[in-house]
Order: sequence, then C-alpha cells, then structure tokens
Amino acid sequence: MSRLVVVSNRVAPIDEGKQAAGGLAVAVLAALKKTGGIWFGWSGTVVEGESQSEPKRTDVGRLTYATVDLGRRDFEEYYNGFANQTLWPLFHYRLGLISVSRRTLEGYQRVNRYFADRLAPLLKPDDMVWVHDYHLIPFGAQLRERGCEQRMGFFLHTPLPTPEVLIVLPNHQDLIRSLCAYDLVGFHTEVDLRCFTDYIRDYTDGEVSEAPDGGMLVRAFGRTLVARAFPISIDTANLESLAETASRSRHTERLKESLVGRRLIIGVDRLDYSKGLPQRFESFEHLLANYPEHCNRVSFLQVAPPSREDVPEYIAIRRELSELSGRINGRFAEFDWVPIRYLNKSFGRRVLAGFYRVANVGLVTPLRDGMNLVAKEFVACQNPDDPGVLVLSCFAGAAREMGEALIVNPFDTESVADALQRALTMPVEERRERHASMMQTLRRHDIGWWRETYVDALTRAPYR
Ligand code: ADQ
Repeated sequence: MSRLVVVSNRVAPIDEGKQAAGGLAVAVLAALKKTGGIWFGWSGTVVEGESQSEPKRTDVGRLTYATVDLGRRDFEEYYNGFANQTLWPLFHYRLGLISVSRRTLEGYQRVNRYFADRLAPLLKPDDMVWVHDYHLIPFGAQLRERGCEQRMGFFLHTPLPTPEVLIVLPNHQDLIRSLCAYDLVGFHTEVDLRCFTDYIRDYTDGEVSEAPDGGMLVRAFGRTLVARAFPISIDTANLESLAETASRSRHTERLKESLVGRRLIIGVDRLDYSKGLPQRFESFEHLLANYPEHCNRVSFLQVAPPSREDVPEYIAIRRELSELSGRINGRFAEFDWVPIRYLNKSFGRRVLAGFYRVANVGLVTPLRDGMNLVAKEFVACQNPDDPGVLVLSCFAGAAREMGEALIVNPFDTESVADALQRALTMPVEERRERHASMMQTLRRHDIGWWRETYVDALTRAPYR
C-alpha cells in the first residue's frame, strides 16, 4: 500500500491521549494510521524574520508529523492576508469584505513555494499526496515544478463560488490552473463541483466530460484530472456513544439544572462572519417578539470561540455580537431569566456532545458554509427516543444531505423565527422520523466513508 502524505495549513497538535478537535483532524488521523505516512504543515509557531526552518519531525508509530514555522511577514501576508482576507471572503460570497493586494498574493505564493521546498525532499516515488484547503491551492503545482510526479489530490473545505464571483480575483486563472496540477480535486457538494466545471467550460479552453468511476473528467491546461464531490462527515458511531455517556456527565447535569425546566436552543460555531450569527440572534429576537409564549420558557445558548483574531473583520463581528446580545437580553430578560447565553469560549468534544443532547433545537444558520459539521454532530448526539430538531441553513453544504431538517434561509430572520416555533412545538413522532432518516444518512456516509472514497479515487490516478 502506498504511503499517504497529508498536507494542511495546520497540523493537529500531537497528543495521542486526547481526541483530535475537528472533523478534518479526526479523518486525517484515521487515514494516516491505516496507511502510515506523513502529516506536513505549519507548526502554528510564528518566528521573527524569514520562514526558513527545516521540518521538525516527530514519529508516532508509523506516522510522522513534519512541521515548519512561519516568519512574521509570511504569517501576515499568506495566512492573515491572502488566505483569510481574500480567498475566505471571496469563497463565501462576501465581496464587500475582500481586500486584494499584490503584496499578500506574493506572500501566498511564497509560502506555498516554501512548503513545497521543504516537503519535496521527504517524498518517495510511490507516495500519494493529499493536500487540504484554500491556503494551499498552488501547492501541488509547486511540487510538480520540483519534478514530483506522485499521485496528488486536493480537497477544498470551503465552498467554491460561481465563476462570475471567482473572476473578481485578479489571479483567478493562475489559481484554477494550479488546481489542475492535481490528479483529483474534491469538493463538498455537487454545487461546488459545478462551479468548478462551469469555470473550466466558460473561462478556459478545457473540456469536461463524465468520469467513468464518478465525478467529472477535466482536461485543461495540458492536464487530465477528476473533479468530484465527496461530502465530508463525522465519526457517527463514536459521537452517538459519546453523547450517550455524556448525557450523565457533570457538565450536562449543571446545564440541565441551570435551565430549571426551560427548553434549550443551541448554536456552536467558530466566531466567523460566514456563520450568520447576527442574523441568528435577530431570529431569536423575532421568536420572542412574535411568539411571546416562549419568553422565560426558552433559553438560547450560543458557543462561539474567537478565531483569526488578527483580522479586522473578526474584531468587528465580535463587537457587533456583544452589542446585539446585550441589546436583546436588555429588552427581554427577567430577573430570573437571561434569553441569550453568549459564550466566547470553546468546549471539548465530550462536553459539547452532552450539551447537544440536552438541547431541544440545534440552530445552524451560516450564510455560506462548505459543509458544516456542527449540523451533523448535533443530529448524531440526539436521544433517538426524544430527539431535538435541527434548523439548518439552505446555504450550508450539509443541507444537501439533510433535507429532513427544517431548512431555512438565514437572511430571512422572521422565517427562521417561524421555523424555531415549529421546532419547539413539533410532536415527538415527527421528530423521531426526521431524526431516524438523517441518522441513516450519517451512518452510511460517516467520516470513514469519506476518507475511503477519496483515497480510493486517488489510488486510481493518474487519469487519462
Ligand atoms: P469550520 O468553518 O470550522 O470548518 P464546522 O464544519 O462547523 O466549521 O466545524 C468544525 C469543527 O469544529 C466541528 O467538529 C465542531 O464541533 C468544532 N467546533 C466548532 N465550534 C466549536 C466550539 N465552540 N467548541 C469546540 N469545538 C467547536 C471548515 C469549513 C466547513 C467544513 C469543515 C470541514 O468552513 O464548511 O464543514 O471545514 O470540512
């Protein structure tokens, strides 16, 4: 079996004893443990001066973590700059928030070259290289320039926007050309895949046809590759049993006690403007205003740990949410009830699993989201006999697989309030049916399925 080499911007902390945090880390670790291999990426350390460290290697069984540091300027231009102030807002359709500069673009390319310089010497001819996310789109092309002919795949964890939005990027052609240096390009949904093939048809001389084993065969920029949707998922069975035991944990008990019989709506997100948090708070406000019977009977717990705190837009959204929650609480609170419990901190997977289990409604309303794993995690953590209801944005990739959720348009905050009302009053039979149907999907398409289908498709490269 070929060795797998995973490349991602951040490498999950090396801590065998602890559960890896996010969905990506769990999936990558499981894949690497199976085949053995390398996980290469940024260490998370920023050093003064230039990026020039040699990879720091740590072996854990058959798995090698290889990490490099970033210099301050590269961190600013590549990570805070081009990745998070240009590509992230662009890919989430937030044109008003993007900044474009040659300086940050050069930083983005420079760091991709630096990473390629450091990884290329570690590769063996039969390796399979699997690159993750928008930070590293040009990485494969950089490896090819260094003579690497290995099978190489890429997976985009964000949405890909329509060509009309993508062309706002001055270097859109270079970016898509570099995507074509991979043998396999994976997206979350058919919608993202179509955006890619539309771009190939409309903005290049390339051709697109059906691939025999699934996805689309793309011939462009002198290369042949397969582009295909691989919806990411969660470790369903593991979460189910985690939630079952967590339902009796101390944290869960404390949460239940604090509710004194009230119902609970829960939201869990990184603090990011793509997650639609201001609109979500307003939707809850509409619920209390339009359906006053819920006043003092429902609490909304929003967990939102800050992320990307050096980027001005993230400072702004944090301030906006503090003001909004303060205003709404000031308007509706009673001496013994605070409507919104808004927490800027994160919790471990086990604690969150218990919180999901207690909640009557999971409110997941991003304005755009590649997939959204929280939606899937919420469903997997429910008690099947008395499950909570998922209210889910139509703009999350997860909505494509979880049609039994109450699907909402997060911009239409009064309709979201109506959906909350429906969720809070839904009969138990209907809740069970919807939950059972979503669980079927999540059991069939769990994180193992995602990893295996992707690696299997990559094994079949190169495509002709
Ligand atoms: P994210 O934008 O980070 O991921 P999401 O998929 O919801 O969004 O969450 C990632 C993970 O972080 C989940 O496993 C979740 O439990 C965890 N998490 C979120 N908030 C947390 C909190 N407050 N405390 C502890 N853990 C928390 C990106 C894309 C998504 C895509 C994923 C995976 O933006 O669209 O689904 O990658 O591809």
